[in-house]
Amino acid sequence: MDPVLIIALAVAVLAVAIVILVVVLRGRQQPSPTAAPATPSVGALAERLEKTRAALGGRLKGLLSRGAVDDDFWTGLEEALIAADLGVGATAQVVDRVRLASPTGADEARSAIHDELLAILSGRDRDLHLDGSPAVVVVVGVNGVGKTTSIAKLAARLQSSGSSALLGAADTFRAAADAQLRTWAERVGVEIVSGQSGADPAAVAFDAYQAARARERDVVIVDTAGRLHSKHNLMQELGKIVRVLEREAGSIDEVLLVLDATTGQNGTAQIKQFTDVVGVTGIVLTKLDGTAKGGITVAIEQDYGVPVKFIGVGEGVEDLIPFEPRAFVDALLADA
Ligand SMILES: Nc1nc2c(ncn2[C@@H]2O[C@H](COP(=O)(O)OP(=O)(O)OP(=O)(O)O)[C@@H](O)[C@H]2O)c(=O)[nH]1
Ligand SMILES: [Mg+2]
Repeated sequence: MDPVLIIALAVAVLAVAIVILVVVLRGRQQPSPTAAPATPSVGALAERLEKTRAALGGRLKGLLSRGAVDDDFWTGLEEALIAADLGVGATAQVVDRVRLASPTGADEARSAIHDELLAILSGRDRDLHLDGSPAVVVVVGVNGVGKTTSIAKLAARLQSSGSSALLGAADTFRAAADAQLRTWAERVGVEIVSGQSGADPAAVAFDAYQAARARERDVVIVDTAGRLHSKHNLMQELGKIVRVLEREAGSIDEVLLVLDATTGQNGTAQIKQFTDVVGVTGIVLTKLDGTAKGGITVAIEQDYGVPVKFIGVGEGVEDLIPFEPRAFVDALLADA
């Protein structure tokens, strides 16, 4: 073979190899985009809402399979909705409106129930508004509802969508609270600012805000002590945390009230008690995987008008998902 041709071939092979090497190295240097924790499909969500689905969907299926839309149907529908903890107001509204739709058979009745549940949940602003720099999110709620774990899940969600978060451990009331948040922070790879046990929680919130600002983090999420709404001092203390953050940041972007769905209707009184002290912007409804009372979601929005922004459907870090009414209602009625 012509030596010139051999050299030309070798040069061409070398050039191709260099191009491939450059492309591979560049690919490595790019921070690999981490996918945001996926929002489950209706099927997966239905699985998580298994208890409510079995209770409500199962009852409705029994009713609808009779085929007749008669007095027994209306009584049964009311009972099924009340049993799922929709509350008196939302139950009455759904029953009245389904009646007005005058369904003649099971399919029409099912679709009217679906539409009326969805109507109660529609038209609310469920976005997290994180406008400040850093944006300030304060998480409040009574003992054991899932504040700390929801914060970790939310931080993981924010980080994986490209926002940097910093956690403030302003629960200085319970001895192990700081360690719990720290463990989660390490697990999801997010920074944390905490204070001594018994320190002034408002001072910790202040430090966390300042650290987030100095380090140019996008969001600071402040964990607070689980307080019994009846404990006056703790509620006052919460008011102080909020005032300090408002003073520093100008305004608080989100105050998320965490409610435990397993407490059903008993838990909704907390909404008023907390909104009297702090301006709640959204609800995080946890433990929906562990209850047949998932209808509480509808009761909250019907009775209090505060949007449910996230739902907790398990203990894993990916188990906090943005609340999507249509997927939720589809999942609830998956069996009906
Ligand atoms: N099954 C299930 N468990 C959850 C969910 N969210 C939280 N939990 C569990 O609820 C328990 C209490 O959660 P925490 O995050 O410690 O609650 P907290 O509100 O911070 O509690 P205090 O700080 O003591 O007031 C933990 O065992 C969590 O794993 C959820 O969506 N589903
Ligand atoms: Mg906690």
